[in-house]
Amino acid sequence: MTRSAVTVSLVPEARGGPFVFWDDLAAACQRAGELGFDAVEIFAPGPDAVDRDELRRLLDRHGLRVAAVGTGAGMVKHGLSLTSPDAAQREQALQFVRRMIEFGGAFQAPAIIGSMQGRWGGPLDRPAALDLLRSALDDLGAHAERHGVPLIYEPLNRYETNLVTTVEAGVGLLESLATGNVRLLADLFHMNIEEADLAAAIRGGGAWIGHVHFVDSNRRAAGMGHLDFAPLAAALREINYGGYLSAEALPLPDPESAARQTIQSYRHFFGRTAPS
Ligand code: LER
Ligand code: MN
Repeated sequence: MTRSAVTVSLVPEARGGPFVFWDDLAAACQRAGELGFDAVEIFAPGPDAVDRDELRRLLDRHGLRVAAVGTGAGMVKHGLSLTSPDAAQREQALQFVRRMIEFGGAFQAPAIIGSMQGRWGGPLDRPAALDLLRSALDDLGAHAERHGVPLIYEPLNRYETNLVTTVEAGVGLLESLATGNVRLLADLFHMNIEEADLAAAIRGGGAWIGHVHFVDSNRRAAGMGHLDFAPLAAALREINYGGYLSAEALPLPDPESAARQTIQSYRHFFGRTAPS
């Protein structure tokens, strides 16, 4: 059975980005709980930005879990990348993600490597950058394992990375790792740009898919764009997907409407009475 989640960003530098709730973790948890979400996905400025005891209280009070923690603040706040040509920068990026893994791990939540994967160019050609990415994922995957969580790696669309842009290429990358503890994030927005057939890509990803960003073609809440969710839900059922469908969506026309639309679509396509 899948579970629902909604994003909350606590990163002012990410303003304009695809997060439903903003700035106020307590208010986001309250509303997520009231609307019936199972979890929140947290985009935090850093590993110490959220008071862990306070978060634990909020989760308990509103019957929520943490679905995942984003690591993109390492990029948007600190300009870090796991494939930077500069070795000192790469080490800082690794340190940042290791500590985000520890933060998430305290809540049994995996960390997501999305924009922190960077891109190739300048002094680094594609094979060299992919080698750096592999070595980072091996290091971080093993670190996540020590904290009892998988690591989630996200292919992005061509405007955000030039390393890995499809589920198939993502599977190829993960198969080449020494660690077996990294799973793919299928972000339906990125997939809508890059995949020829989203449902086929999901079937091809199979058991490698460990997290889903549940969002429409225009990055608005599921149901506010032109994606056909029925075949995607069928493909996810076919691969026995049992993870989160997490709304990484723009807060349009406002956070409340985006959250409501998401949970309504989630219930329609993934609820117990979902069409089979
Ligand atoms: C970025 O476009 C994205 O989809 C995030 O989940 C990764 O940082
Ligand atoms: Mn995403």
